[in-house]
Amino acid sequence: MRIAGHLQDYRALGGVAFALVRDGSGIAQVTLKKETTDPALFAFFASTPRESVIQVDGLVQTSPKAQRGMELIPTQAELLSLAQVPLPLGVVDKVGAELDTRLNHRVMDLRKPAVRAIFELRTALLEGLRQAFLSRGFLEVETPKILRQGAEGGATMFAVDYFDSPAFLAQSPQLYKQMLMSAGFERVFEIAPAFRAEPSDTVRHLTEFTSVDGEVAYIRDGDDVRQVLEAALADTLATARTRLESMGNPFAEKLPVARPPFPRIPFAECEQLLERPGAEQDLATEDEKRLGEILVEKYGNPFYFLTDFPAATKTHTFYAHRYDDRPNLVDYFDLDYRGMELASGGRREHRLDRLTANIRVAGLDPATLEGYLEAFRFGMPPHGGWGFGLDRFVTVLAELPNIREARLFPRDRYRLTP
Ligand code: AMO
Repeated sequence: MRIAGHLQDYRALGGVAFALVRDGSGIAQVTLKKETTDPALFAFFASTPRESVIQVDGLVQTSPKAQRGMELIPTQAELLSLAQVPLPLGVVDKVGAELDTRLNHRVMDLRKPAVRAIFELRTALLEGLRQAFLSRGFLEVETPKILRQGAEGGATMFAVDYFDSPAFLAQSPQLYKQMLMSAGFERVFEIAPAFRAEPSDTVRHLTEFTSVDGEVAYIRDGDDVRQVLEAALADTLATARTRLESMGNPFAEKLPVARPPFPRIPFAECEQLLERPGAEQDLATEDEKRLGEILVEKYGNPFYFLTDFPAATKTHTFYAHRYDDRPNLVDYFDLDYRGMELASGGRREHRLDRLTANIRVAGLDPATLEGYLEAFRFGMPPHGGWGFGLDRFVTVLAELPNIREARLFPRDRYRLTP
């Protein structure tokens, strides 16, 4: 039997010595015995720095005391890659390092099985999401990330030099997923990076995040969108749980069961619950958290939708549909999980004249959005959709204190490396 991996630890205890070798599947115990093992192997393990990559050949024996009930009795060992001393960050240290230190030496941090488990969770969620949408007849699409014009408000656009003219990194696939409704695609989803120049340093914002977007044609109202989203999330969690159980991942049993229909609470009611009636501002993070406590207690579901936002809170969201009979409200929602906004979406304005008026109210010149508007000139079905933040979903499910831990190499206001 041959194993290869990082030499995690080596301990000699009199006549016997144990080496722990870690690979993607776990930790193997290598046992050296004075009477039978070549002294050169003792010397090899004793002199090889921790975390070096080694390869060991030997015979497998059952051993009730070893972690996996088996041990390898080595006959040969080889150094594949030397680890320098000292390590910038211990892989097995009990004492937790500061997040900044961990992120500065992220590769070492990712070697920790508990950290790796977060990315197994992420993989399982991606599998669940794809399966949930594909089984509902969605096409998976990839829209451009280098754009001439943004959709989510000017303040958070990253400008890039595009040969001789300005361009922007996509804040969301918003305009393109809507254009695909006019193309007749009817149901699309996209899982892709989104970029926001978020200057604020918070535990729930990144400058690069993964957005899980969906768009559906021929809906009647925002509730048709909510029904698709909540059912897809319930399936996603079920698929992820099955996958994680098969991997022995510790998050398998912690995943919540999503039980649609999630409660739907109009924004006006939230204002009352928060005792700030009539405010025409979107909820601040503190309000969101407090509301989460109240609503989870009241409805017993960690997932809930906030609906029917005042149009004044969404003026930059020119694509949102204002109710015809209540033009001061938009048929728009947020999906929250215990006080964390995971998604927002709703019904879109598919009528060209009203859409153009909304664009002007948002302070934009419709001429700059001509490529988008053309899709509305030649037959656009009623439609709606959502944008869902995968990193926030991982953050709440893994109960991480900071969204940065949900990404391999997070990007924020101050971090562009590693
Ligand atoms: P919105 O701007 O609300 O909506 O974004 C949708 C979801 O994306 C996530 N998100 C973020 N995650 C991490 N860091 C950030 N800086 C960040 N910004 C947003 C959140 C949020 O709920 N086009 C619309 C969606 C639509 O209407 O279809 C949009 O982008 O989880």
